[in-house]
Formats: sequence, C-alpha cells, structure tokens
Amino acid sequence: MPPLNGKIVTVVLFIAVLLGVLYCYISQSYRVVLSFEERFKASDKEARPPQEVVVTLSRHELHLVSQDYLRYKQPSIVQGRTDVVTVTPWLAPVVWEGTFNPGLLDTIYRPKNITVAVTVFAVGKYIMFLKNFLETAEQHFFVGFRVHFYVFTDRPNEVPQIKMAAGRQVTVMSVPSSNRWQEISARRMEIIQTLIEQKLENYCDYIFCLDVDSKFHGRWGTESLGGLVAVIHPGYYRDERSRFPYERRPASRAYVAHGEGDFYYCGGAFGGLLQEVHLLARTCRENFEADAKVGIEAAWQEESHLNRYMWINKPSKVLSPEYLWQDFKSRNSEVQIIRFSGVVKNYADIRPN
Ligand code: UD2
Repeated sequence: MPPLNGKIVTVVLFIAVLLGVLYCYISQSYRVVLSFEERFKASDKEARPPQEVVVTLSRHELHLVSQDYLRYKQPSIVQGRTDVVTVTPWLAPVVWEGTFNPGLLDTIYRPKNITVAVTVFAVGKYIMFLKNFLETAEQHFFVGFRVHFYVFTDRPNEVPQIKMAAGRQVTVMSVPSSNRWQEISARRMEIIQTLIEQKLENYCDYIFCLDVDSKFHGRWGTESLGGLVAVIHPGYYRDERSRFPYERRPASRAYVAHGEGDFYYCGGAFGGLLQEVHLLARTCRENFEADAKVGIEAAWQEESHLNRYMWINKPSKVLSPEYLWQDFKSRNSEVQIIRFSGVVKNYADIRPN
C-alpha cells in the first residue's frame, strides 16, 4: 500500500474513534438533560421513573464530600440514642436529635450550592399565621442556605413584609379562595405539581411543603435533605397501626388495608428532591381526582393520599416528630427538641366551613 493511502486509513480510523467517543459522551449527557416532562410522561398510578434516571438525578444525595480540615466528635456505632429507633426496616434514616452532626452536614452541602423551595398556603383567615411562620423560618430553617418561599394566598395584599437574609426570598402567588377548607387543603397537590413544572425545574434542588399554621422553634436544616422525605405524625407514633387514621374504604385510591402501613405521616410537612416530590404530588392529585369522580373524599384529604403513596414508595429519609409537633401536646421524653410545631388554633374561627 502506498504511504499516502496508509496515512488516509490512519486518519479515517482516528476520526471514527473520535466520533465513537463523542457519541458515547452525548448519549450519556442526553440521559441527564431529558426534559422534566419526558422523564415522568409514562406514569401509571404509582409508577416511579426508571431507575437509571433516579440515580442520575440523585447526585446531590450520593456524593457527599467533606473537608479534611474539619474536626468533630468521633462517630460511634456502639454508642448513641437507645431510646428511639433511628432506621426504618428499609434502611432509611429516622432523624432524631443526637443522630447527626449539623456542622458536618452543612459543610458537605454548602459547596453544592443548593436552593431549597418551600410552599406554604395561606388562604382566607390562615393569612394570620404567615408572619410568624416566615419570621421563625428566617431564624431556624436552612439558615445560611438559599431558600425561596412560595406563598399561595387569595389575599396577596395582606402578605407581611419580612426582612429576609441574603439569598432568601418570598414570592407571592395568587390562588382562588374556597368555602370548603377540605378543598383548600386538598388542592395543594395540584398547585405544587404545577409550580414544580413551571417554575422550579432547573432552579431548585429540593422542596419542602409545609403547613402555615405552624412555627419553627429549632434548627431544621441539611439533616432533613433526602430523595423522598416524610415526617412522622406526632399524634400516632406510639400507636398500633390499626389505630392510624388511614383511608379504610377499598373503593378509594387512598385505601390502606388493615395490617398494612408503616407509620402515619403528616400532610403538614413533606419534601425531598424536586423530581421525587413532583411524582408524589402528581400521583396524589391524580388519585384524588379519580376518587372525586366516584364521589369519594378520603378521610384526611391529601394526607390520606400521601400516606397511601408512602406505603408503596418508601421515603428515603424519615423525620421524627421533632419536625412537626403540636403546641397543644406536652413533649414526650424522647423528643429532646421541638423544631417545628403546629400552633393552637380555634378551627371554628378560622376555617370557612
Ligand atoms: C392536618 C394536616 C394538614 C392536612 C389536613 C387534612 C398536619 C400538621 N396537618 O391538619 O396538612 O393534611 O390535616 O386536610 O399534618 N389552609 C388554608 N386555609 C384554610 C384551610 C387550610 O390556607 O382555610 C391551608 C393552610 O396552609 C393549612 C393547611 O391548609 O396549614 C392544612 O389545613 P389545616 O391546618 O386546617 O388542617 P389540619 O389542622 O386538620
């Protein structure tokens, strides 16, 4: 073969290898940049996105980088809390005071530059709770991190002006009022789903959806981050599962049979990675609407649907009742700190029905 032909063959081979490498690279990246809609298009009732996508999107969770200058108390696997259970049977951590190192966690999450979205609904007279909620959130909720509060209200003019720290802001979104509190509470899933699709994709990493008639008393921070995060309801955590107020009618999409169910979770606080909460909100909304078509409203509206969802789609992190206590309850000994708590309210005064 003449030397010129040899050179041409080498160049062609080189280009072919280059194109091969380029193709592999692009097809890998494509999996990451699939549009949000595409990722979740094929959703039957409680389907989850393909495993591959979940893994790719959970990079915030999987890669935990510390700093070698950091000195902290030596961890132990033989000493620690013995009065509470700190892991579920599917090996998700249950977060209690004394089970984590806040400084270490903040050091791990700070370089990730995360943004946390919060949804809070203040419809009708519930606007009265917003000031306290936001002011105490500024003192305790993800202090030092970027937080964007989305306030949904029918009274935008009554939203209080709160001084926010750098990197933190409030956006007010108008929603219609309603003369049924059940509807206000239940409609939240649809609004959360739409917010994620229209505003949060490519902007926020995590989202927490919280009840407004509550306030913060202690740290709620990076220890609460996870794929799908649920909070155990303070009213039932010592009870047998037969006493949990799940929806018990088999005709409902929120149905949980006797003998089933892990914990009873709060409707007033849940969260996680954007993609996980999107799937949760969309599934609960679809199931809620399917129930409505056959004239069913689940026992505790979206809280019942959330409990059904979490029974099948196990939360990857479970927050103890420290993360949603109730002011009218005296503190049990295992609750060493109350971080967030529902205020005492007179339902007759504040609900529309
Ligand atoms: C429980 C749950 C709540 C929800 C409800 C069942 C907890 C602590 N609370 O609380 O999340 O699952 O049962 O539907 O787990 N709201 C308004 N205006 C209204 C009525 C409600 O803005 O007129 C919003 C507000 O953000 C409030 C939330 O809906 O925090 C839940 O309503 P609630 O606090 O009256 O429900 P509650 O106390 O029965």
